[in-house]
Amino acid sequence: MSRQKRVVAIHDISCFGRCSLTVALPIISATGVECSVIPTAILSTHTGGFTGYTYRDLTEDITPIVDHWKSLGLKFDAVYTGFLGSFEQIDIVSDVFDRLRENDTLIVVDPVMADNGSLYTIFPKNFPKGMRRLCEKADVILPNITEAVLMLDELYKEGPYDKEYIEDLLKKLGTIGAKKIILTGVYFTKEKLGAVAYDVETGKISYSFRDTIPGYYHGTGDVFGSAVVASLMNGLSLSRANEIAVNYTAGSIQRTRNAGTDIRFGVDFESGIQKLIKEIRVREG
Ligand code: PXL
Repeated sequence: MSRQKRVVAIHDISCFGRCSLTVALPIISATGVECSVIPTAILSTHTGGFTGYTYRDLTEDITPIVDHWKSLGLKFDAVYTGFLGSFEQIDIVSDVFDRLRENDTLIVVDPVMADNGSLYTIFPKNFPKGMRRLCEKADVILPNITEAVLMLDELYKEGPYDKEYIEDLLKKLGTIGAKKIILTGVYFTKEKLGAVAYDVETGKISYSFRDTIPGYYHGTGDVFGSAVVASLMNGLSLSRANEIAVNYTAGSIQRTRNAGTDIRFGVDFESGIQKLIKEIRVREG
């Protein structure tokens, strides 16, 4: 038996609406990986489609939490960051990377800040520059196309995309610093949607697509990112992690659509967890 892996997930807690920590914690734990958390903020709901939500910023708590952990000598196999509560938190989380990074700690940054061509309205215009700085320090980054173009200071283009555009974007993302990239929200035709994994060092590019399901569902990026982290911590390759995460996310969206759930409530990732665990346990050939 190999030693159990330990991850710290650094995201907000949206108390209702299945995203960020309420997604990362169950998914990562269910796959046998210990999941500690640093909450960046507490909101009554996520910010997508709800109004009047509460918002408590936890910036001041981050460093003392890590100070205490350092005093306990705790070590982490991965640090996985998502939604950050403020611009100021970028530098604080960057410092957390320096303090928690051991030789083989995997730093995974999902630069959660934008989708469908626009920066989330709660973030200032310079947020993508800050997120780019955080991505420079990562081993793995998980941007969607909007986040990628914002960090590269390029104009957003509507899809469908072509291979040349996507692979040019991947090469440019490869200059930021992280050696492994998964770009999400990729489609070459309206019928298929997925993600592409790129290993900067080997040049290997692998696409994973599933049938497009109409509608915009919240929290899907976090379901995807958590499945990627869970797969990587279970020893799977980046391309296999991408395949598993695309499958799991598409299944979660499909169940939610079939049930007719309000799209703001997040997706039914729970009913697919057993299948996810099984897929992760199948050794790669
Ligand atoms: O799923 C990304 C996310 C996480 N946390 C909060 C959000 C969002 C996306 O809108 O608002 C608070």
